[in-house]
This record gives sequence, C-alpha cells and structure tokens, in this order.
Amino acid sequence: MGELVTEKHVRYILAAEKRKDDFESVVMEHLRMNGVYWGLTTLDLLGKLDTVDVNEFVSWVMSCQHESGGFSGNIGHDPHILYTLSAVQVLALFNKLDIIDVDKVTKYIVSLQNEDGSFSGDIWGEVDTRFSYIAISCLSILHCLDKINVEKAVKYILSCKNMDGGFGCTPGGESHAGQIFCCVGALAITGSLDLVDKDLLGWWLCERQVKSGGLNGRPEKLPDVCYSWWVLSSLIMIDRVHWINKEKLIKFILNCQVVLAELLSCDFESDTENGGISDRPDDAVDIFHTYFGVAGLSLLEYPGVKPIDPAYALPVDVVDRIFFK
Ligand code: GRG
Repeated sequence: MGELVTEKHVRYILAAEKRKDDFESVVMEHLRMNGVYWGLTTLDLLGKLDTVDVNEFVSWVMSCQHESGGFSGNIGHDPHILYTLSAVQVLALFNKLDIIDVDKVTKYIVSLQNEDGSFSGDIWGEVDTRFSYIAISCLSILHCLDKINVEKAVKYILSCKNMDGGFGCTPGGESHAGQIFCCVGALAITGSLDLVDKDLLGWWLCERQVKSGGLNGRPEKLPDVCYSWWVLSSLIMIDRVHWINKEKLIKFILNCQVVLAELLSCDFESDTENGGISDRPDDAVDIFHTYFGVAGLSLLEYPGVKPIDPAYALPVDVVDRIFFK
C-alpha cells in the first residue's frame, strides 16, 4: 500500500485553482464556490492553507454575495443555499466570519424555510434534506440557529426517515448515504440524535463497505471515495464507526491516488506524479474526490492529516474557534 502523497495533492489543488479553461474548470464554473471550499479545506487538513492569498479569496467570496443575502457559485450566477454554506465555510477557514453581515445572510436562509419545516434551495422552491442540513449548519456557524423553527425542521427531517433506518431527500425517498449525512448532521447540530435508531442505521451504513474496502452510497452500487466521507462521518456521529474495517478503507482511498500506468512504469504521467484523488482506482482525479478522500483519511486518523469535525465538515480547530473562542 502506498502512502498519502501530500505534497503532490497540494500542488494539484493549487494548480487546479489557477486553471480557467480546461474541461474541469469550464464544467465547474457555476459551482466554483463549492470547489473553493473543497480545495481550501483540503489544504487546511494537510497543513498548507498558508500557501494561498487570503485577501484574494475573501474578496472573491464577498463579490458573490447578492442583495438577498445569499451567495452564488460564481460571479454573475444566481444565489443558492448550496453556495451560501460554502461561502460561510471558506470565511470560517480564514477566520474572517466577522466581515459577514450576519443579519442579511440569516434573513436569506430564514426566507427559505417552508411551512412544514423543510427548506427550499433558492427562490425556485426545490426541497431536499440537503438544504435542511445546510440551513442548520450555516445558521449554527453564524450563532443564529434560533431564527428558524428548529422543532419543525427536525420534524421534517424525521419524516424522511425510512424503515431501513436511513434517510432520503424527501419523505418516501430512497435511503442514500449522502442524504443520511445531511439528516444525521442536522440532527447532531440540533442535539436531536436520540431520535435516531443508531443500531438500525449503523447496520445499513456498515453494509456499504464492499470487498475492495471502499464504500458505496446505497445497495448494489459501486464504491466511491466520496462515501468515505458521507458514510464514515455518519457512523462517527452515531458512535458506530468501529463496525467497518478502517484499514481496508484506508487502503482503498490510497489506491485511488495510483493509476495502473505507474504500477507498470509506463512513461505517461500518473496521478501520483500529478496528485489528486479519483472516485475509484484508475479513474481520473478531480477536486471533489480529492477533498472527500483526504477528509475520509482525516476521520480515519491518518497520520499527518488534521482532524475534521464530522457534523460541520470543517477542521476541528476551526470549529473550536467558532464555538469556544
Ligand atoms: C459541507 C460536506 C458538506 C456538504 C454540504 C451538498 C451537501 C451538504 C450534501 C450532499 C449530500 C449528497 C446527496 C451526496 C451524494 C453525492 C453523490 C456522489 C451523488 C451521486 O449519486 P448517484 O446516484 O451515485 O449518481 P451512486 O453512488 O448512488 O451510484
């Protein structure tokens, strides 16, 4: 098993940030705010956040804020709750939360809560438990959780719970590890984890580990590095992480840095040359999987990677600064 090629991942992230016109940058243009959160959080977990220009990022984040208080994924795009959380997280990483007009952002999020306690993602009204998590996490970071109806928000999340112990995106929706992270994270932040059947959910989650050691997001699906985050963080929050094989998962994640070319000593450039992590071994790397691979290793206490908070998806020292400064 290889080791984490930290320096190369740092170089990959810094280079990805500068590229503007390759395929990955073009398709990600509208969600750059998420990409910036993934990249910068990875750098912080690897102890390299000081390699970037703080002012450049902070002023770009602020230029994505709209009159409504919400943030967009890039300049010239519409605001959405998905990018609003990433913007707040990026400012939290840089210890710059004090430059936010908290009332303005809070009003935007409060305006998205519906009568039944659910949240819409933006003015167009799509409802999803992802948006419940985002609203709760964001307001908690801004110390304004009391501005929404938390009781109704929790009741709505519980209405998305299934008989298998998992959660879907709306009532009756199929259980999926990504949605489970959102629901369990929101319940953790609101202090409502006692409402979860931890053994039933823990069983469903640990069944996500397949032969290769990787985790999938639902039954019969392929493993993907990103579920190292969605599944593992949920298992940690419900105190059942010892139900999976950690060593095998570490091996799976590390193998997603290696392409066959390198094993065969071919001369075209491999991903351990260039850095970055892919969804599964031998696939192309991207910033999303690089973040979730490193964040997964952080939850697995891999040496040299800073600890990450499983509910807030921010480094533990950043969360401590927000709540215990
Ligand atoms: C701060 C970490 C953090 C998250 C913010 C946006 C969000 C809140 C959570 C997203 C949760 C989610 C739904 C994740 C799943 C993403 C994913 C890889 C979906 C792929 O779904 P399919 O059906 O893939 O294409 P499978 O693996 O089921 O075949």
